[in-house]
Parts: sequence; structure tokens; C-alpha cells
Amino acid sequence: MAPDHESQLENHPPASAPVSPPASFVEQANVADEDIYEEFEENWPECWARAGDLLDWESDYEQVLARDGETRRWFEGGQLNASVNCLDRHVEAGRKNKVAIKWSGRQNGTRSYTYLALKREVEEFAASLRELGVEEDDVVTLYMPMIPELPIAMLACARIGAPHSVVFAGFSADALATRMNSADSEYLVTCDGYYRRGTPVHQKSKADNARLKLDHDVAAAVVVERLGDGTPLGDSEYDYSDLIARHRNATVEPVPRDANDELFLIYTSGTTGEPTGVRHTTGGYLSHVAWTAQSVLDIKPEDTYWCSADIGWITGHSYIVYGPLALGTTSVMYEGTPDYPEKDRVWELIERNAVDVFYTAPTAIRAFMKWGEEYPEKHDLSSLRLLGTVGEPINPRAWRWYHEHIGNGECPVVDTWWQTETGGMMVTTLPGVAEMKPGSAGPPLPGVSAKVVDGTGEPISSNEAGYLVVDRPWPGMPLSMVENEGWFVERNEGYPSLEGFDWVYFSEDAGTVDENGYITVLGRVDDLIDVSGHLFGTADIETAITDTEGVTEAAVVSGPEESDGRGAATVYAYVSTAEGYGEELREDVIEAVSEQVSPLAAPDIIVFTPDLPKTRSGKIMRRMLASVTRGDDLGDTSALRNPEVVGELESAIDSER
Ligand code: 6R9
Repeated sequence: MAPDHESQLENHPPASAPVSPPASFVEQANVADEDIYEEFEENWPECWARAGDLLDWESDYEQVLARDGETRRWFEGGQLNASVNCLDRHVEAGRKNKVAIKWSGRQNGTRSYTYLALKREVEEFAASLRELGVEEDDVVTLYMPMIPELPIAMLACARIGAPHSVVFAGFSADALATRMNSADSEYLVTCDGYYRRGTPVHQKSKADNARLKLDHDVAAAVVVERLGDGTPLGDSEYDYSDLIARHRNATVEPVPRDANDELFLIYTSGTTGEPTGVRHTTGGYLSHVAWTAQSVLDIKPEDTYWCSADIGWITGHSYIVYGPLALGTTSVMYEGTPDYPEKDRVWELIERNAVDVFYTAPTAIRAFMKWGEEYPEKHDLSSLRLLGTVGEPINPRAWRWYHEHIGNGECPVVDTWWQTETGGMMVTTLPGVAEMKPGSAGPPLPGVSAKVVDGTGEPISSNEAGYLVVDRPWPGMPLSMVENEGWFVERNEGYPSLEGFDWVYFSEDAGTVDENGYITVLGRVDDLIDVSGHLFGTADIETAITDTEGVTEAAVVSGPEESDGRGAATVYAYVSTAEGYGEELREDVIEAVSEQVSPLAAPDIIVFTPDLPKTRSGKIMRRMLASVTRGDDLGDTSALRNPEVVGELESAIDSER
């Protein structure tokens, strides 16, 4: 989006009619007082003590936000340990028998860890890591699927002050090697393998291949037995259960960490190019995720809460592990896939565990819609009190389906915008305070200053697309921003001028803001299309398409320029449909976009496809679609969750042109 295009931006369709939270929800909400916005504003940054004070500090912080030159340090002077906050303090407060992690495996196996049991195993594994030579500040790489040993290893690292770097289990040996090299990580925890849809995945052999590509030695690797195929262990390799047995009942004194010491490192999900490492702090990050789990997800200690993300992504770190456990609730963990053995697996688990709060992604919701409401209808979902989404823009139709068919019209839906870089939620409604507008994430959280600005950095007027920036520090900000290692994104062409700000972070997302201050996120700035000099957000066009009856998902990219030489791109739409729908939707799609966005934005080419290419974290990979559209070499498709769709797309597109 080049700044000189600003004046030509089309108006964006306003989000659909607001929905108010039911009185019964508001009455019990953790945060129900609308004055909270003003209170935070008047008392910034001290207002953030409300988040910091949710934690137990080994030594109290002296300042909520310390500024020294260009650095901004949250909870300066404070010392704490994340594993104490997630475990010890709940055990000491008489909740040792409360279930911390309730795990469901692939083949109907289940395991539950009480806070006491979890603390014990965390200490036993922390003692094991120490025995293997792990010291404070050594980076430990965790390459495991969704098994309880993953959060156990994370908390064990946290206990001894060793930052963890979780690498998504589905990643290749190359991806693991790149991340271990980049982090200079000499310790690895992995597993022998696991089953995915009934087929064994040999995780250990991927890890072995990665080791061959490292530019340093691995000091020790720990292997959890999950497949049980008798995978042999080599030099400097250790069996997890042997280690635990050897350290049975060990106690490990938690290492006090400074608020701004690193808790973990995580690589961005990488829809584009090289993965970037993001380091998060101990005090600011943990406060931010605990506070947002409490105020936005409305989590109470007595709840059963389920976030269906993978711990390999930031959502799992913040809202399966650290946020919920800091609040002492029961966090459900699910190893399998949502359609195995049946397409009602998610609803069966919600019923079985009587889940109170459920947090998932729009891509999952659109899959549920495609499968049909008969699957949720088979189950009693009345335990649900609140629903949440994260990861991509959610189109109003999917929002309403979720609200109605999963929440029975009675659960508020929080559409939470945030990123790996922000650590925790930034823009969303507080469910006990504000009305929701389907399709729009909502206002920035109290104490968060997020704005939509034009190319010159000026706040933008109602409903025009602009750049989403955050112009005040927030507790969950990464260490690079704490230390002022350039929060300014390098000035690329088409990025806004940020010179007028004292302090600013550009999210690289585009968005609009309405007259009530509700922000609608349109996706990455690269996802804008220039049609004859008019800029459209792909998300707006996609929303119009996916809101058409019969459509499940849509992705829009710009195609080759039209031959009339005006330099205008053609609009390509890739559309997947529910069963029983197909080609006849073509006219409806064009009409929907023409009416809801603009006739200019109506797709020139519509390709119907059974599925869209997705990243491993479930986001639509537009970069890949753009390459398919241009007929470019696709290069490495191993970052895709479903590489098989690429061939199907190539042949579908050939028949369209
Ligand atoms: C938490 C997470 C971040 C990117 C972000 C944006 C998109 C996330 C969204 C959303 C619209 C929402 N995104 N939440 N877009 N509405 N509620 O997903 O982190 O993997 O780093 O992705 O995801 O484009 O910039 P991460």
C-alpha cells in the first residue's frame, strides 16, 4: 500500500449489526466495569500494575515502566519465576489437587495432571536438565507434538532460567536445524515419534537429520517415548522416563529471574521468507498473558478451558500454558486432529470435559461450518460460557455460525487480534463490557494504544484502510523492543512514515477503524490489491465471498496485469465450497463482491478448489497462491500443511484461463 494511494482508498463495508453480551454473562464476568478504559488511560503506565499484581514476585518491582534513554523496561527491579507462578503458588494455596492439565490423546487415551503432580514432574525434569549440563540462559529446543511432556519441559526450563525454543513438531529437519543454529541451542528434547491420522511419524529420525546440519554439537538430547517403536538411543541421548525415575521426588529451587530476563524464544510462523526469532520477557510477558486470560477469556480458577491451538505457536504458549496456568485453571490439551476419528471430535471433547471457555481459529470454524451443524448438534455444549477466535480475520458469517451453533446465541465471542511479537492479546472487546461487532476485532484493550494511520503516520478517518501501529509500549512486548533494537520496521517502500512518533511499533497489518473505535484487521499489508489505482484489502473481498451461502473459504490474490496497459491487476479468487455447491456460485460471488465492496473488486477469475494452501498454523498461504497465479516456480512447499492441494490448484487454474 503506497502512501500516494491513500486518497484513492475505497470505503470499507462496516461490520454487521452489533451483538450485546447477555446479562447473565456480564453478571459473572471478571471485568464488567466500563470505566476500566478511562481508569487505565488516566493512570498510564501505572495501570499495568493490575496485570503485574496478578503474579507472585520474589522481589517486588520498583517501577511499572522504567524509561532509560530509548529502552523501556516493564516491572523494573522485580524478580520472579514463571514456574512458581504457574505451579508452586497454586499448590501452596490449597489447590494441589486441582487439575492443571487435562490431556486427550489420539487413541482415546487421557492423562490428567493435578497442580501437585505437574509441579513434581517439572522439578524432576528440571533436575534432569541440570544433570545434563543445562545452565541458566542456555537455550533448550523442544521439538515435540501435543503431549504433556511439552509443557512440562517448558516449565522445567522456566524453573532453572533456561529459555526454551519450541519448534512445531510438524516442521522438517531443515526447519529444526535452522532454528537450532540461529539460537545456538545445544540442548534438544524430542520424542521417538507419534501417530498422525493412524500413520507413524518418526520424529527422532527428523531430529537426527537436523543434527547433521547443525554448525555446533548437541550437548544432550532427551527422547520421550510416544511411539514405542524401540528407537535406539545414541551418544549423548537420554530416555525421558529414565531421567525422571532417576530424579524421582527431586526438588529444584526456582531460579529468580529479573522481570526483563528472557523466558523463551519463538520463531514467527513465517507466511513469508526466513523465520525470525522473537524473545519474550519473564515479568512483562507473564503479566500480559495472565491479565488477558483473566479479562478477555474470563478464565476463573474453577473453569475448564480449552484452546485448540498447537503449543508450537505463540497462541499455545500464551493461552494453553502460561496464561491459564498462571491463573490456576484447568487447561485442556488435545493431541489429535478435529476430524479424527469423526468430525464431531471437538464437540465430543467439549461435552466430555464440560469445557467453559473455548478458543480457536477462524480456519477451524470455517471447516466446522463446511462439515455441517449436525456434528455439534449431536452434543451437549451447554457448559460453554465464552468463545474466542484468533489467527486470521473472521468473516461475519463464520462469526455468527460460531455464536449460534456452538454458543447457542448465549456466549459472547471475542475476536482477538495479536501477534507472536505482541506476546498476548492487544485488540478485542472485553466480553463483560462491550458489544461485539461480527467481523471487527474491537477496540484496543485498556492500556493498549493501537491506531490505524495513513502513509504519513496520521490517524485515519472512519472506515478507510490504513496501517495498524501500536504507539505505546505494552507489557508483553518482546525483548528487542525493551532493548530498543529497532522497533521501527525497516523503511520498505509502501510502509508508513513513522517519524512523528516518540515510540512506535508497526504490526505490518492493515486495518480500518470505525466511528466507535472498533478496529477491523484486514491482514498483512502485502495482502492489498491495486485495481486500476484503487486499493482493496483482500480480507474485505474475501469476507464478501465467504459470506455467500455455500462458500466455505476464499483467498484473493492479484493476478497478471490486464493487457490494456493500465497497469491494473486482475483479481483472482480461490474459493472452496461446502458439499453440494460448486460452479453455480460464480454469479453469486461476483454479485456479493460488487455489492459489498465494489464492482471494481469483483473477481476476474474464480477458481473453485477443494481446499486452500495453509501454513502449518492454519493460515491461508497467499504467497503460494500468488505464485500459482503467476505460474512461478513454487520452490519448497514443505512449509504447507497440505502440499497436495498445489497440484490440484495448478490444474484447476489452467482450465480457467
Ligand atoms: C496470535 C497469532 C499474527 C498475524 C497478525 C494478523 C493475523 C491474528 C487476528 C489476525 C485478524 C484477528 N491475525 N489474529 N487477523 N483478526 N483476530 O496468530 O500470531 O502467528 O504471529 O500471526 O495473524 O495478520 O499479524 P502470529
